[in-house]
Amino acid sequence: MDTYIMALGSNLGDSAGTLRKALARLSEDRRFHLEKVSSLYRTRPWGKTDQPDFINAAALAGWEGTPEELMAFFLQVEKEFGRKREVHWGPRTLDLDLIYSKQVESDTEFLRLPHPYFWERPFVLVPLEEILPDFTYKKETIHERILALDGYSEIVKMGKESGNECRCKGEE
Ligand code: PH2
Ligand code: MG
Ligand code: MG
Repeated sequence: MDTYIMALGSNLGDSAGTLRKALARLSEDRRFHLEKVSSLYRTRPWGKTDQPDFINAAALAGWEGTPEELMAFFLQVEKEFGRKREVHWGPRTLDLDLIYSKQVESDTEFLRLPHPYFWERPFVLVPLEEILPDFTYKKETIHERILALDGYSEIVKMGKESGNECRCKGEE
């Protein structure tokens, strides 16, 4: 069985509820074995900035199948949660991304692993650091990388159970 780092994101509808339900839905499949899940984080949109804030999380999971089957399973679950592919990097009810696996590399159009942008994206790295603080990539620790990206600003940890915290302390 191969182990994968995955990233979850949503910025349409009840995003926190969607991410929790998506993890439960994934775990219904006997091939999918959830090992670790981060807290939920509220993050500023990255790349395409004129869209609502995202809720993001990272998880570690085992998969008894091929990487392509896991990717296809993610696309199927995104669809079940109402994902419509319209704007590139645009708003979405659910985004499930394969990020990294020690055992698997892929460079096909269907699946690129490691994910080509993950090392640039604080909304992936900050949740990932919570579950794998010793993660390193290209001889850089995840902590050093987040600092280099100034990644801790504008990312707010929400805690595992709650659903609707404010972004700023002053707004509480
Ligand atoms: N996903 C994107 C583009 N930008 N920004 C944040 N904060 N979170 C995301 O999940 C995200 C994004 C494309 O997948
Ligand atoms: Mg994505
Ligand atoms: Mg995606």
